[in-house]
Amino acid sequence: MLQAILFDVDGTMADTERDGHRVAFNLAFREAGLDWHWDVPTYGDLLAVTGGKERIRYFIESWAPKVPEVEDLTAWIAGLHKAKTAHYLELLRQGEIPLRPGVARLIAEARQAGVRLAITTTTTPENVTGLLRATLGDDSPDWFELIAAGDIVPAKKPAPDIYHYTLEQMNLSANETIALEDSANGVRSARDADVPVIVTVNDYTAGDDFDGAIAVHTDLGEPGEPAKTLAGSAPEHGVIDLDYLKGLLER
Ligand code: XBP
Ligand code: MG
Repeated sequence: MLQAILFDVDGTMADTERDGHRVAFNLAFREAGLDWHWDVPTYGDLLAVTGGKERIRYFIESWAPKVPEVEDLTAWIAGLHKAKTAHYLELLRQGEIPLRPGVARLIAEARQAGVRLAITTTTTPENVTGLLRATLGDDSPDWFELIAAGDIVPAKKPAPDIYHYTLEQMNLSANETIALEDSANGVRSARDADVPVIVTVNDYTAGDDFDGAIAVHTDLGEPGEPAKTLAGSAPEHGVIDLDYLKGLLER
């Protein structure tokens, strides 16, 4: 029986990566006097590593860019990432990043039906509340019983820690929940916590391996703007709603 929907944020609720996080990283790099620039395809490669601080460290270690002499690399990365978060929040405030089709509809439907809502993401907590406020209004973070985000768990996705943490905090079994994800890393994280997961793809993740997902769709669909189903069972009229999600859990 479906008790809760667990939303991933980046790529799932909104297309935040290409026009949000990537742009914010580049603004922070420029501000710090670095000659680094993450173009769209480069950023696609770097998305293999989740977490902004982890992504910067991976870039330094595997792409060997010019890095200033610093005493404490971890602290330097944290400072650079903090500047990136400030730029990202500003982009959200400017209303640059809309929710993906069907996200606001499904959230409204769940609230009406008393289905519990949570966020399970690798991104920084302020980024989640910033996106929700900018797109759904100032009180919308309160609609989510739990915002499980960022460094709250030691290992980020694809590790299952964030899902284990969420189930424990909400006192739920995995089979009472369904996760919405957009990437192979997200699917692995949910599946390794036994959480049933469906996927809505985006340009960066369309080629990912979604083995273990119950279904894969282009998006959540809206009445009159149906989603296409790429794997698994298709919802009626191409609209992923509560009845469809409940049906998936009862199979
Ligand atoms: C999201 C991420 C995050 C964002 C950047 O993955 O990997 O790192 O790209 O956010 P998922 P921060 O959608 O699987 O949660 O810079 O705040 O880490
Ligand atoms: Mg994601």
